[in-house]
Amino acid sequence: MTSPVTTRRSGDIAVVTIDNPPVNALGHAVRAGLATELAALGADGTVAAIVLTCAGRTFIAGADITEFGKPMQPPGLHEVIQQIGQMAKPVVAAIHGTALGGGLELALGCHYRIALASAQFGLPEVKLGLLPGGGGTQRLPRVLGVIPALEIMTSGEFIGAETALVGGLIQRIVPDLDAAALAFAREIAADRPLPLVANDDGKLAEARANPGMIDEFARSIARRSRGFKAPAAIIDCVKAALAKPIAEGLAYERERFMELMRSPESAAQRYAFFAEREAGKVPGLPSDTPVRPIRHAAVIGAGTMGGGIAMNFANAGIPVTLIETGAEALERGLKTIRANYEATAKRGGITPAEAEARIARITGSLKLEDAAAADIVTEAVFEDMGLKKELFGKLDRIVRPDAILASNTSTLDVDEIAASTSRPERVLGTHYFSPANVMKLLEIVRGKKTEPSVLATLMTLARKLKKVPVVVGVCYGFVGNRMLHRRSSQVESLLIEGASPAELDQALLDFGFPMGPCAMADLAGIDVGWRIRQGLGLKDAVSDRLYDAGRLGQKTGAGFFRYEPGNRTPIPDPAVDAIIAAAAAEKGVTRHPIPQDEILARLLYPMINEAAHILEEGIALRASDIDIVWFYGYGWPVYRGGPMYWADHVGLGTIRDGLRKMADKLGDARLTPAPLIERLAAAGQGFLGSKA
Ligand code: T1G
Repeated sequence: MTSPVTTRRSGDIAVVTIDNPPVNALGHAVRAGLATELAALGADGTVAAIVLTCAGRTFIAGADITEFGKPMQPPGLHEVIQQIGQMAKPVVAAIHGTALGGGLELALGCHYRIALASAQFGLPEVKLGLLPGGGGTQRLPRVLGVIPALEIMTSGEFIGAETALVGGLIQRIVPDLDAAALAFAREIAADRPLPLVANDDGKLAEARANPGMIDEFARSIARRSRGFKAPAAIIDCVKAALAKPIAEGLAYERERFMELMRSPESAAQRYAFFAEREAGKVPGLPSDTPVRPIRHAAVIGAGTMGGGIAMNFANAGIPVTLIETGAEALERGLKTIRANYEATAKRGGITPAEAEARIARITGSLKLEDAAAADIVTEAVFEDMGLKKELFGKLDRIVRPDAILASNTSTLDVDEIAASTSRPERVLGTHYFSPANVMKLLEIVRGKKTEPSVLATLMTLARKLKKVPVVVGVCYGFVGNRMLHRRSSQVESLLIEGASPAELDQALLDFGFPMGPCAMADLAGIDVGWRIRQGLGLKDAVSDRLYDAGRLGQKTGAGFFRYEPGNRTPIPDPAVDAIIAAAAAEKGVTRHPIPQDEILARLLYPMINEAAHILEEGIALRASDIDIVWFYGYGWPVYRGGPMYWADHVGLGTIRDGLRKMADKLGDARLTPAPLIERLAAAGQGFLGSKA
């Protein structure tokens, strides 16, 4: 097998190139190839300096994640970095694309780093439930200082070349990597001593003099790190960098790294990494399916969803026309958009100039005809079938024949909407999640007649809008909302039987959700749920009473909980306990305490059962897509792997038995285990194909 690492000479400079597509991951062959080439070049007296570079679209994007969980084959990354550290001639890392994880750690082990202006740098291991295990926790603080290093390692976010240069992470930004790398290597070839990050503690001094600094940082990230093990381990490693000599710090880092590697949380997060990439692949939609360019968009409806959707297009540089029926509603919508951008600029998320540029890309209009030039028109009007069909009929006569018509419906039949046009093949659903400019999930609802190029166009557009696309079929509530309905229906029966809103919410908060079902209903609005139930002819003994009592949630300061003015913290309210007790009495139910694990099973098993039906019906392409929907749309904690992954770890036999008990107890046939669960449980298998 040819090595993915080769060397070419340019006079006394050796250029070592890694070519391991798609992202030059540091798999075994790369590590072994590097060790071999470096050993030879180290011993070659005709070589004055070495350039380390990568072929293809990027520098090394990290260790090879597919090798995790398998026995590690030597040499390890540490050994390769140590080898560079012991060389008597300089090694220059020449960086393009992304230098991530082990890739950045290898570069930090080199004597110099240069990069293109478009290069990005990061240690995103925390997103895999890991820490930078190739010396990153010891070297990055020595280069950037403790707090900037901690921010990069605990957020997993990337920094640009300019920030890297200012911080001292790279020595130069260059226009043309190959030529500049050779020139740079010649320039420094004779410089001694050879600079190594490991030998320079200068930037640790401030933190050593101010030991509280790291604890203060830890407090500042406590909320977003809730439930994750890796951030705290990263902080411990940086504390070790302050307290120990680097060799001991590296050994400590290794130990903590292996501890996380063995953890179920990291296994779940690594599963999520590949599941997200899998969700982007649609069987039967070849990667060369023609995609049409989206140069101009239109959004109908300037309410909360419409405004957020318009911002997505503006953020991606696509001019968008935001169309409303009334001047007041339009003005309100545009005002909200401006306020959102100004708030982001105030927080430093974007510059004020960039905020103005994005606002300028959004044009308000009161005329549907102004959608005529759009490549895609997204409708975000009231959730009513009659209204949507009428609108699509009108749009069909206004927009260009090749334009795409998309509905942001969160529940309705996209095929029925498409049938109200002469172009059902160019109609589909694009279900954004509120707030639409923030939530990453985009359920792309493929209609019976949606043509492949329209689907491919939306998959590409979704990535441009920085969304995670998941293709789903047409049914009531698609994947996410359909499962959520099953959970919501358990909320009512659990409250009637004896649980309090606080107990229900605590069960999901302790599980790792950012919010419980009752607080979520208060945020969305009790009236929203009431209107949907009215439309479906359904009743909810508790929520209907809240609605009748004018307790519409946060917007009225009271719902399942009460809220202090200007504060979103849910406060248990005895008035609600009385409402629930009255509903239970009317049903002749004697309320009793319900243990938390039973509450959790009652909330999660029914939605997993619904997911099994969704898979059986082909509404979701694969089980892991359902997990992606719940990560990015409903706040399922990624370190638990998503409902399908979690169900497999609980065991489908246990889920089946739990559902059977619930179905018997509640007399609710919808809780009868789905045939897929029966089949897989009987075979000892899981949703994800593995042995349960
Ligand atoms: N290992 C193996 N495969 C990888 C990979 C990796 N590190 N990164 C990407 N791939 C595959 C991916 O599955 C997909 O495959 C293809 O490459 C394109 O990826 C010791 C322990 C680099 C920003 O966490 O963030 O180093 O689906 O679709 O959108 O401390 O990939 O085509 O078959 O995502 O252009 C740390 C992970 C590892 C970075 C490119 N590194 N990668 O994004 O393409 S842990 C990371 C990314 C580590 C050390 C530790 C992104 C990207 P397929 P893609 P993209």
